[in-house]
Amino acid sequence: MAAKQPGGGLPQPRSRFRQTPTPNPSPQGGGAFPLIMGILNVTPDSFSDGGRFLDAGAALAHARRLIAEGADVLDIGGESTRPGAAPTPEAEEIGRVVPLIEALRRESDTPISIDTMKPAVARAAVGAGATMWNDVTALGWSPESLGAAAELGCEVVLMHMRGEPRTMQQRPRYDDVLAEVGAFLKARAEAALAAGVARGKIWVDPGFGFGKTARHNLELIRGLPEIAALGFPVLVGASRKSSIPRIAGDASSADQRLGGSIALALAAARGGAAMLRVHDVADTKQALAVAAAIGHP
Ligand code: HH2
Repeated sequence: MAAKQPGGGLPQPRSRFRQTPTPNPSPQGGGAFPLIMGILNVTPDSFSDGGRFLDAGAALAHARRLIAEGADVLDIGGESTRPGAAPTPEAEEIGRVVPLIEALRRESDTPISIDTMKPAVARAAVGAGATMWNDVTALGWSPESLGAAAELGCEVVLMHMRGEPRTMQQRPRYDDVLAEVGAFLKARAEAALAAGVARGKIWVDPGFGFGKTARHNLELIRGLPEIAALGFPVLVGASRKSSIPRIAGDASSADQRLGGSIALALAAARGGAAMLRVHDVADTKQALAVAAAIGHP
């Protein structure tokens, strides 16, 4: 497993392993794995786990389970971004995530990411011990976001989304989805650098399912090496998303999509993803270990 940085910072992402070789994590001799980010939504309405972890005890128990299963990072969100989701007031979002982050910091050094588009929530979360700001709006929701990210000095995930959660799945269209997503991520990374975010803190994410059809999502997964060629570590979050039954031609509910989620995780790893955002940590790690042992990550 990747060595954790001192002070509870994030482990070295895979793309940086190439500059600083670390012991091979696979006993069978496969390549370095992507890091695993375990999802914990403290929301009433997230598409997969909405309502399950609103209770503080249930959230903490689930966080412990994700850590025990080997999550490298926990991604904690207090507002759903599923298609059609309604916005959450700032104070409510802070009230959902900060006590959980504080509780986790008291018992674990697993790095914590805050999944939010609001700078005030990111500030409160980083104040409580989070070291990564995962923003599905690529620091574009507020004019204060870029400056806040630079000031906080945390890792930042810049994700591509077409439109906003309420409307993003209404007929998304692109001339060339891979080129357009790549150009957007490059521009947002440049904006973050210009605002003072350190190059080594920036991650990019093509935003699987955010204003994209199943065909767009497949093109992005196939074209992931082009996103990785931007020079920033790539995060992919395809776990349990609704494209899976569309691609597979079934009617599976969110908790029946493990097979499709693993197929996408393996494809993302093969395409150079440095981190995978998943609900099913142990199953994904097992699939990655076996695929790496076979020789294709
Ligand atoms: N997907 C979701 C939320 N945050 N962040 C990144 N970087 N990449 C993603 O693909 C991504 C994300 C949506 O999934 P989930 O958190 O499971 O559901 P919800 O948004 O309904 O809370």
